[in-house]
Amino acid sequence: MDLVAITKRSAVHAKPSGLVLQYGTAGFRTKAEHLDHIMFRMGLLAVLRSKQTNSTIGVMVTASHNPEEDNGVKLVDPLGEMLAPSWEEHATCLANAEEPDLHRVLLDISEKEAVDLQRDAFVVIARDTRPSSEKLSQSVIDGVMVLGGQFHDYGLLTTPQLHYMVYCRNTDGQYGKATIDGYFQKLSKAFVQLTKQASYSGDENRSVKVDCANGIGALKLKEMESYFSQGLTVRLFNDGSTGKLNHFCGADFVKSHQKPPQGMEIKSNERCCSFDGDADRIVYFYCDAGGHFHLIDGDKIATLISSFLKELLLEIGENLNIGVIQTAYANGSSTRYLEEVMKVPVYCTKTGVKHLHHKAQEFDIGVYFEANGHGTALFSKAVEVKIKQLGKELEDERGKAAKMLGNIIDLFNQAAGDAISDMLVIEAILALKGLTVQQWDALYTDLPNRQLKVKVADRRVISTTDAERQAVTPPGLQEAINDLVKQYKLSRAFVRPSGTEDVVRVYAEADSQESADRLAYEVSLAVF
Ligand code: 16G
Ligand code: ZN
Repeated sequence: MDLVAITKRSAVHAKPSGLVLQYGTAGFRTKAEHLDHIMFRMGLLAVLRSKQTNSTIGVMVTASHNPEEDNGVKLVDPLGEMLAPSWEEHATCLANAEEPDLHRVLLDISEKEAVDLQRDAFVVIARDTRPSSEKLSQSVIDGVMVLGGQFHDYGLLTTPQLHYMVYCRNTDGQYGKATIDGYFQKLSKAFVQLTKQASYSGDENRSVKVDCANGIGALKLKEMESYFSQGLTVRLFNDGSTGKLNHFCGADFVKSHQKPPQGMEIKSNERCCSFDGDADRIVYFYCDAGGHFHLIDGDKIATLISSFLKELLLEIGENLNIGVIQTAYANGSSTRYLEEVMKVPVYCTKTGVKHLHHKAQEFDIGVYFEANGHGTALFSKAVEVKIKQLGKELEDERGKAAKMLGNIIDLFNQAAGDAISDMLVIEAILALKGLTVQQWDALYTDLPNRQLKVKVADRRVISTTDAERQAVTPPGLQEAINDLVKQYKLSRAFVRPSGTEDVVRVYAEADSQESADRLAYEVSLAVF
């Protein structure tokens, strides 16, 4: 480690004194102007992590669904996963070290994690379309270079595309080619194979309208066009040519306001979806003939996908264990439908993709989705090999189903929830089953629900257990919530401190919108 060089470069990316930031659920996130030193230091950290794991590490510059003025950064671990928790702590220490302490912190991390500093390091970097992202990604590169790391800058990618690249690079190309062309080749091949099998559905001209949140998704969907000659027409809205990133549009806006995005013209019963700013979240929606808006969120996406996978397994005749992973935000109707009608086991984890992802890895097939549209499906290596082998060997109906499942496996991005890949999976399933968006929506009816955020002096006084469904502290809060919940039908409520904002979140659902609203409000009063 060349301490003199690090000091010199670090002075160029000086930390504003007193600024304290934390590596949260989705990395660092704040106003872009406060992030230069963080980017430089995450370049340093990525090199250490790469040396320690002897693998390629990813650094993504994005603030997802947050306003255009914000930015953020997160590291991607060797198998395309979120950074390991002990390294999140190192990230926070490194980010908050005052200039003179920077070496000591770097050496401390290296020592604690037994990093062999002589090893080579390789880091891949990508960014979203925010005006601040290019310069900030240069600061990451500066950090990588000063520690002698090699790097490849992918430039503009969606977050899940970077996860995919990292995964490909660390599995010797077995998962796919680590290029944007490799990504689109893999997805389009699987999609075209699938839709060929769907030709009997009679709907040759399938089309979907996509609200791209004025972000990277638009760019990448445009690039994707040349890979599909038929099968699906994707019409882009909020493509960034006029509107502002995530402003009155995108998956987060649509989900939290329960209304269509601006900048999109919607005819009745047309199938529409929204990506978020870095295209790792997707929700579907439509307006019915009476003009009523219908949201199809992550829970209903998980239901469609897991039902389809279960049907295919039945046809193939393989008894594989399949699990669906949700969070406390999952609508009670979805959980009930999955457990009671579909007979699929459902598990609940804490909020944040990494928790769902890890739980999903325990199954032969793990489908995970947050209600907000973040999710994917994971298939164990053994399942993938077996299914693809059956698809080759069998010529009968079972073989046909195995081929279909094999293509579905290839169509999912198993490194991370991916709006583009999820959209193609959903479009393929709807085509194969000949389902309209209304028929999909009608699988079950969401319980009316309400989310509120409450500003408190210190959100850390609230701690939770049971996957955030029960409050442990402050004393008496859970009892108060229980008493309120008892007063409503089909009701449920919980509170949790946000991992990304300085607020406490309140969620309530009940048999009517008025009751859900009232319950959420009463619970929010109990939080004070
Ligand atoms: C982050 C998480 C998302 C979660 C959200 C909750 C990742 C990549 N993103 O955006 O999954 O739903 O935080 O935010 O893990 P909250 O803690 O503020 O409610
Ligand atoms: Zn996102």
